Parts: sequence; structure tokens; C-alpha cells
Amino acid sequence: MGYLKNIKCPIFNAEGLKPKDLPPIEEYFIEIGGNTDKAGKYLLKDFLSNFEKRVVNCRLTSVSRFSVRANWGGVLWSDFMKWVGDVTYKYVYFESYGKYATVVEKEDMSNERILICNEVEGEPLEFAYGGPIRMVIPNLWGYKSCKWLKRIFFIDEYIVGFWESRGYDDRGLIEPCVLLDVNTGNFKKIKGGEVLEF
Ligand SMILES: Nc1nc2c(c(=O)[nH]1)N[C@H]1C(S)=C(S)[C@@H](COP(=O)(O)O)O[C@H]1N2
Ligand SMILES: [Mo]
Repeated sequence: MGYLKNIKCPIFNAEGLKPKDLPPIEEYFIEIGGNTDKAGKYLLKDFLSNFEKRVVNCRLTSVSRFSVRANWGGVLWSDFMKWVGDVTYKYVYFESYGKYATVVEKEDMSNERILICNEVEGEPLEFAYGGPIRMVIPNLWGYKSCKWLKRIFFIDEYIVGFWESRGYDDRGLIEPCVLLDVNTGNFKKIKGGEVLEF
């Protein structure tokens, strides 16, 4: 059993995606879009081969009031952006293999821990938690961290995402509250922004 399942990390799957809805791993592709030379479709393994594997220790924090810390492995967003090279955009649009999408402001993508994640604690990311590949954006509410990632598009016009169209905040900045720390099972107060205090 994977680390997240072991510590009973909640699983969100708004689109009701099933493993059979994903292409087989050898055919799984990610599409990059926008005003960049790198726009196109990449088989996941080819995509990953462009990058050094990085591990980031940070928290995923849900507006539904839980937060989980883990060692997430994958492609550092800043490495990805170096590879993308010149690109002009105001937002980044993320879409899953289901009917899920979300958009993040350019400014919010500068956090150095943002990761395109395919491993947790050295193991492949499980389907339930967004495997084979998802976003981990520790500075925003979890609904901005798209699971079962299919598209990363650099865009100029805002697109309303799945939860955003249902009333969630467009920016998704983490607000002060009390939430469940999944790692310890304790409820903790957070001050807002990326959870760095525990
Ligand atoms: N494709 C997709 N991505 C998604 C979601 C979803 O339902 N579908 N839920 C979001 C929400 S609200 C949160 S809090 C996190 C939860 O990640 P987890 O299910 O791995 O705990 O995934 C986000 N990414
Ligand atoms: Mo969430």
C-alpha cells in the first residue's frame, strides 16, 4: 500500500474517473499548449526523460480542511519552465483525463516547490491520488492541483475550472482556518498561504 493510502489521506475524484478511463501507461500522453515551441503531445515517458527527477517535501492542503505532507517526486515546475523556454501567458490551464480542469495565475506558479508529480515517497503515484501524473501546488488550495494530468496550456484568457464554476475562489489562495493534519491525525490552526508551520 502506498504512503498516502496508509495514512488515510482523503481521495477526491469529482469526475468519477476510473483506471480504465486512462490510456495504458505506454500510450499515456501529456499535451502542452500555448505560445511556445514546445507545444505538442508527448508520451509520458518521453516527456519525463527531458527532466532530472526531483523530490520536494511539502503539503497539499484542501479547502475541505485537510492537509498532508509528503515527499513528492517528479518534475520541478521551474525545471519544466526552463525547458518550455520563451512563452507569454497570464494563466496556466490544467485539464485531467476526466471532466476536471482548473486555472492558476502566472504569479502563483512561481513557488519553488510546485511539482508535476509522478511519485510519492519513492513509489509511483497511485491512481487514487492522481497517478500516473498530477500537479502538486502547495501554495494554493488542493483543487488547483489537477490529478490525472492530460493538458498543460499557457493561456491569456481566464477559463473557469470545475470547482471554480461551482463557487470556489478563482485564485485559490489558502486561507486561515483549522484543519486536519492527515500525517498526525491532529487538528491544527493555519495562518493562510502555504502551510510551512508543521
Ligand atoms: N482531476 C481531478 N483533480 C483533482 C480533483 C478531482 O476531483 N479531479 N480534486 C482536487 C481537490 S479538491 C483536492 S483537495 C486534491 C486532492 O488530492 P487527493 O485526492 O490526492 O487527496 O486534488 C485536486 N485535484
Ligand atoms: Mo479539495
